[in-house]
Amino acid sequence: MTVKTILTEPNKLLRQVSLPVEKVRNEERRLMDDMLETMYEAKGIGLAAIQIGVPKRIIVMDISKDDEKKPMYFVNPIIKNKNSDYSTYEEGCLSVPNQFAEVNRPSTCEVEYLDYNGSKKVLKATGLLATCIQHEMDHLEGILFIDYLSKLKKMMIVKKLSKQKNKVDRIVV
Ligand code: GNR
Ligand code: NI
Repeated sequence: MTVKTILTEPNKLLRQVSLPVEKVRNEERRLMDDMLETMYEAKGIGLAAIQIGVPKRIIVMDISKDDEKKPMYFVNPIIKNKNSDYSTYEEGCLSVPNQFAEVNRPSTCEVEYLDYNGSKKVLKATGLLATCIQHEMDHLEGILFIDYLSKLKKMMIVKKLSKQKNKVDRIVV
């Protein structure tokens, strides 16, 4: 397993629409292992493959609070049912470092997907799980949580991130 570099906004790859996986093979499982290790290292609760530059419809998550790891794997996820009731969560994103904002999303949803072994599964998600799955599925469409904010809020965040990137580049050079 390898810790990969997480892409951060602004980056064109993060806006790419990811492609369905034909079959869950060893190559995909290796990718999921790397994604999980990258996510744990970055102290995130979810990660989409495109965040490490791979445009495949694959998500890993672990929302467990205790020390015990409870990894979840989603290949080709499809949302079947979204609640018409919305809930608000303060969201962050490993690709939008150190920026947080409240986002409204359907409070529950049902997801159909393939698991680590390629078996078809259905999951009813509520609470943080529902929020996180929808946040990750947005990544598969090239959407970031800042896209839901006002133009002004979004502009301020992107500007900050661009400045941070320049700073890091200057230190490295
Ligand atoms: O680590 C993460 N925390 C989080 C908190 C609230 C709503 C969504 C998330 S996902 C995020 C990791 C990430 O960027 N996944 O794409
Ligand atoms: Ni994210």
